[in-house]
Amino acid sequence: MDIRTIQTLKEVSDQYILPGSLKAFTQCVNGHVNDTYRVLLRIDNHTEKEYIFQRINDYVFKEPIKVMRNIKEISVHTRPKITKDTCDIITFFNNKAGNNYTIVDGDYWRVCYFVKNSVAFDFVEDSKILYSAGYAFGRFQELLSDLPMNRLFVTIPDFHNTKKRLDAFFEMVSLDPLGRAKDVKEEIKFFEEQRELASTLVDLLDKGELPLRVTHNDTKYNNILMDQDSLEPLCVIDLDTVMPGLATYDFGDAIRFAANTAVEDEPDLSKVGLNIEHYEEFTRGFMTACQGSLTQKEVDTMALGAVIITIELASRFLLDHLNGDKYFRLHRPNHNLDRARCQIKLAKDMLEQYDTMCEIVNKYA
Ligand code: GN1
Ligand code: MG
Repeated sequence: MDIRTIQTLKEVSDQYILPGSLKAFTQCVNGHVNDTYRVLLRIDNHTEKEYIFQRINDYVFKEPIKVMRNIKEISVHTRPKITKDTCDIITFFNNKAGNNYTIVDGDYWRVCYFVKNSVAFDFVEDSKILYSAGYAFGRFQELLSDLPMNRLFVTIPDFHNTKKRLDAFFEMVSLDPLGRAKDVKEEIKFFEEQRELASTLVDLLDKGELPLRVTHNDTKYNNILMDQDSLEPLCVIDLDTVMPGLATYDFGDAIRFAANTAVEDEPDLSKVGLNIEHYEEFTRGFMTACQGSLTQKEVDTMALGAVIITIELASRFLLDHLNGDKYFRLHRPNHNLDRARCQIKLAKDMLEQYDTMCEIVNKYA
């Protein structure tokens, strides 16, 4: 165990009224942005309890207090609607000063229960699980549909403004601070070809043809904790980016992650593509939960949302690669390049299966 981390976790723990003392911890590695620890507290000789301690990444979230205020707002709004039979939404404890975050050495931390018997998957084989994931994210959207948007801070401006994301990408290509652009010419060409298509949904939003809603904005499958045995969704987590956004992007981002035939960073591109069965099951679940509140235009652009958000993520990963990997955490050299290539391959496959994707949405709409 790293002494410094233990010391920091102890200091965090001391700022809360928690029932025991730190016994052990492990770091959770599936998030790319925040630092997450699973912490075991020893209560007495026979009892231990697990918690999640998380340090908010302040390179990504410039105003952590606003992030935490949003999360509180979401909790207060959804709490009365959640029953023990429905999927929960994560909340954080108040520290001794009554805040749902705490500051140690200038870093922002937060603490919550470890949801018992839960697991977060980076990859799923069984398409049936996709139905419940779709349902959980669809219902999340329903639950927040009557939360006035002005109650939330925009914590990352233009987070899913794909048009601006691509502008930023091409700007980085011209800056090329590390001289890496020469090795990714094919990839850059892909973004040149798709630049216009990628702006479609943002344009429709600007024209008022698509509505702005309170959305999750990071609907990766591993942001739903599942019951280890029944594989039912237990809790939606990672509310950091809940902000006004597009429903089609929430749908699409989930598809990007959970209906890939491979993991998000698969280096063997022959394994990467759209799993249409997974796509169908997720769509069925999502539509069942929230189709009543979707407009016709949203339904018509659902499948496009998946294609575009995949292109957007590809551009964000490649931008970070060109920029020296400052944003997404790496687990190996050229990790962001692998991620980008994987997403490009997936987007290409989606474009090939686009008509089928649209038919499936219509089937459940
Ligand atoms: C980041 O940290 P994590 O894994 O929850 C990113 C998402 C990306 C995702 C890609 C705030 O999420 O937008 O879709 O990586 N979060 C932020 O896996 O940028
Ligand atoms: Mg996230």
